[in-house]
Amino acid sequence: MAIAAAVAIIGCSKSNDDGTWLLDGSPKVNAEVVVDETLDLVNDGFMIKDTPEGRKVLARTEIGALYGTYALQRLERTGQADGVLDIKEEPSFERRILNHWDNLNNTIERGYAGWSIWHWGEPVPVELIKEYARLNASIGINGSVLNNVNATPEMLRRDYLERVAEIADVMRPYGVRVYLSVNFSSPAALGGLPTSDPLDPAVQQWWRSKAEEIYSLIPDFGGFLVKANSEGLPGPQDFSRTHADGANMLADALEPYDGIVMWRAFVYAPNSPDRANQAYDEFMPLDGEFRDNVLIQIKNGPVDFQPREPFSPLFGGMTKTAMMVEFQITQEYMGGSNHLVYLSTQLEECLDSDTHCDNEYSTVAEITSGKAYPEVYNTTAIAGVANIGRDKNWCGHYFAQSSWYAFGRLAWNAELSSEEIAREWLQQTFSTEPEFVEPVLDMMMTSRETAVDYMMPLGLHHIFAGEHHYGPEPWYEPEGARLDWLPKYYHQAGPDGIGFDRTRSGSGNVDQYHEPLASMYNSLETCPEELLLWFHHIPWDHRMASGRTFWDEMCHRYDRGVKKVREYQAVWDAAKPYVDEERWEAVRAKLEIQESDARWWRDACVQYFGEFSGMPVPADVEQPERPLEELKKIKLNMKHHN
Ligand code: GCW
Repeated sequence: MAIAAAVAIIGCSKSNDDGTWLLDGSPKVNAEVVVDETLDLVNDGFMIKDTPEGRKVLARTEIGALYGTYALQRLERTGQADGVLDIKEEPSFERRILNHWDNLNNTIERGYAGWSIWHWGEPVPVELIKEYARLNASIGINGSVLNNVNATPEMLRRDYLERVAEIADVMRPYGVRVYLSVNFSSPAALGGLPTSDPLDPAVQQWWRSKAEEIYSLIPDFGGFLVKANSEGLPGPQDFSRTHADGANMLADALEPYDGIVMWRAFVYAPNSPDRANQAYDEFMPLDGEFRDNVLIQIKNGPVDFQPREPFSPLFGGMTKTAMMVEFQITQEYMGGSNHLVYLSTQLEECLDSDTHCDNEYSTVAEITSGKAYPEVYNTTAIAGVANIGRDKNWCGHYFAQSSWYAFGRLAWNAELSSEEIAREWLQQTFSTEPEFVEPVLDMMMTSRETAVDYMMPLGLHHIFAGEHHYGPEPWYEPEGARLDWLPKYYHQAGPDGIGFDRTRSGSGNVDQYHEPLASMYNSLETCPEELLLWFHHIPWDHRMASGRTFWDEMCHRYDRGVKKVREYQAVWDAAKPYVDEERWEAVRAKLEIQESDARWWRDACVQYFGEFSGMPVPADVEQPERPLEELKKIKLNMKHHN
């Protein structure tokens, strides 16, 4: 297939009215596209060059040419293609993967944009999937894990695999490979074997045959993603084997076909003294024990996609095992598809974090892109939990697309700034008018910090409603619940103060980090304020940099968050002339919800924590409107479906 054909296929876009960054479907650029296998380019990299014979997009692979074409289109659309171009781009990570938490009944775990786009059990929606793949190709995403990490063994049934093969066929021309999440008990649950023990030869054989079957249907199948011994899912520890035993058994089955295993480090046992310590404690002793085609997939923070967490200490810890970051693009903990939160700044914060490991390359991005320990990284990867569903605008909120977009752009080039990504997204999606772009850009750039302020400022975490993770419920405590699923486990509020003591006199979590971070986090004087309650239990009257007491500061942050959302409403009102009525109104209506939710968060938290601090909400901030008792009665019908 020549690149021209690929570009032509891209032209078959179904609808242009979903408000995506690619409004007209096909990348029409003014350049000659050349695929030349002898070019000095890594992976699907490309060059855009102005030569005496005119402008050229050059690549070693057809997909590289496609990426180059899209890159040029982006430059043209954003007014950056006028000068002389001499560009060479190669991806930061080889595998840039979306993780869909989609179930076979078409529900999506933590999905806020409608049913699964895969339409399980219905005819394959070819045009929709093409469009999805095209959007991914335009930003360089080249892999999709189709199903939920809470995987059912049925996923590997023959009829489903045939269906996966059809999806793979549709996405292949766009360079998007499919991967699957697998359930570790599949040999027993689906194959009828008496056990799923990874050291049992019959179990190993079952996985080898399954791999053979998969590859006979999908020759370029990417590999398996595995959530094992985590939140009730089965795993090797059920048979007294280690994570390495489990991952390696699957890796051996996939190895003849160059498949990989992405083994998640999201593990925590009930009621342990500090959940944040556990992934590190379990995986560090296994460093170096994994096969070459295994990557350990680690959430950006040590607990669970909270509005703010420090980076997971595993990134600085393991030096003999390939690792990849997992981000959450779906806003499980940031307002679902109702809140405008541009997540790029959160991704960037993690990728740029310096782990201070003993290597010239020590940031999370440098380590996971293989720069620090090249001999250990057979391949490199990065994952984002998708926020995509059947909603007409894909993500439920028009601005939620910007986080999908940013994930793709950062996966391609981890050195891009969130600001340049937001700017180009706005220009392609809405308008290039600076009067529109600049204020809206500022709104996007501050939006994550704003959400942190009105939900969980100063290092607070996991004080969500137990059932849905949407609104506040710091008081949530149903009878018999797992301690580490209760907000009070995390906020530890009492008359003496608030926050989780992870210092050396507490859980010792700080020592999972290299110096100087360990000591910096350990000391109240040097711990960054935005992580204060993550690492410290703080007395209510602790003096903050602002000169306020901790209590007053916390109230100010909540209040600041609410006021910032009101500023966004004003920004969006002023943006009206630049945006079509439908999209303008949709965003306006969502901002209204966000403002009301921000007040809900503020009122609930300052009043609930005020019962412990015994201090009044300072006079210079807006006073809570609704009494706590009323807020405690709010129950949303948003139970998530496994
Ligand atoms: O954040 C938690 C979610 C679960 C999710 C789990 C995980 C897929 O609340 O819904 O399960 O993390 O990442 O495995």
